[in-house]
Amino acid sequence: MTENQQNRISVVGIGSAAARLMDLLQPRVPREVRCLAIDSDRRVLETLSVESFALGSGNRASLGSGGDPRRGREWAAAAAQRFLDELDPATALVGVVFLGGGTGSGAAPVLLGEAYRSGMFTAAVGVVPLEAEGPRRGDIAAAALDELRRSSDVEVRVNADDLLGTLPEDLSVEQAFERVYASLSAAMTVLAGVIAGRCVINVSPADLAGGGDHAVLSVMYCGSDTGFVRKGEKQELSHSGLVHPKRGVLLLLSGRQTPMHRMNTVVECVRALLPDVEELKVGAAVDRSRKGGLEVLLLVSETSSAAPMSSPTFAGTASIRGSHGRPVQEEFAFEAARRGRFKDVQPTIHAGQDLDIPTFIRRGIRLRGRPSG
Ligand SMILES: Nc1nc2c(ncn2[C@@H]2O[C@H](COP(=O)(O)OP(=O)(O)O)[C@@H](O)[C@H]2O)c(=O)[nH]1
Ligand SMILES: [Mg+2]
Repeated sequence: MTENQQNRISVVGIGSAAARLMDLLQPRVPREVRCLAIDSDRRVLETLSVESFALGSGNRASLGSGGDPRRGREWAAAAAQRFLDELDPATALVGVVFLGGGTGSGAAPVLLGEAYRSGMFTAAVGVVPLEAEGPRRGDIAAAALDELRRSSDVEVRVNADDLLGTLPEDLSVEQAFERVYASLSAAMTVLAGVIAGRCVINVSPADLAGGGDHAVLSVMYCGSDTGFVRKGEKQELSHSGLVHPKRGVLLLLSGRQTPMHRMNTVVECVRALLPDVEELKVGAAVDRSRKGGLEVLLLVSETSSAAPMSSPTFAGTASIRGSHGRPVQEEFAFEAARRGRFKDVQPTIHAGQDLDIPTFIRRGIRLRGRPSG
């Protein structure tokens, strides 16, 4: 195995929406990150240029699950060994699933659970459907989140509504999804960089897991350098679904030219906006290939910290921990950082009618403003 392979992480998108996200993500992530689209719907997979992994058998399989998670679960169970064989055992696995459908919601817990139990570091990112999508999808999502919690080292819950920001009155669901994609692919780029160990200071996936075995986290904000670094854009953060977040992990991915003061501004803005957060862990990375400015990902949890956040190793990883030849840690002096958050901390080096198309899209239902609650 080459050094490069040892450092790879696999990001898998499970279900149609997540499979499409992989297509967007692949060109953005570091070289050592491999993206894989997993779906039962061949019509979706055929349109993608990213590597794909097909689920399902029988007549209906190639058409997707029709929104029934039992099908997704069954097909995933049948493909579990093939899935494990497909993954490089020395990689960490990040699974992304847009919850509420059949394939992703059914298959993700099974596939990720398989990898988790095999000893791989496994992170699950579950995107909770828009409230406007209705209770049925919400219920499917809740059940799947419950399962994901038991089948991964780290569970990151993202509320699609939280990623939308201020909505124009006539925004359609389809346009809303575009925004969700944009935010999420920015977030995933940062997360993938962190897990792949790209020169990240101070934050490891173990920090995301918090004190316990599992922590439910929410992405409060993610975005690129377009905005947010300006103090006037604070409201971007205020639409979080969490009332009193207690712990947070702030990840900053900068380009080579990003001025220090912009990063500091972000950190200070986040602190000011999260008065209840007992511990905010900040990690920064330089991506030499980046042309743009800063990308920011903030993960918060309502759980109080039960244990110190700083942990130099992956939580529950068997494979990554022992691998050699990782990228060399870049020096990244965070001069203006206060409260000594980089003091005495070891740098962490890690890193007709298509039933599968949601009804509200088929019928062209429009979103009117952001649903409350
Ligand atoms: N961002 C985005 N989200 C989508 C899109 N289509 C569906 N979703 C979301 O993903 C959820 C699951 O849909 P899908 O992935 O198609 O279901 P599956 O293939 O059966 O797993 C839906 O409830 C929506 O919240 C899309 O085109 N873009
Ligand atoms: Mg589908």
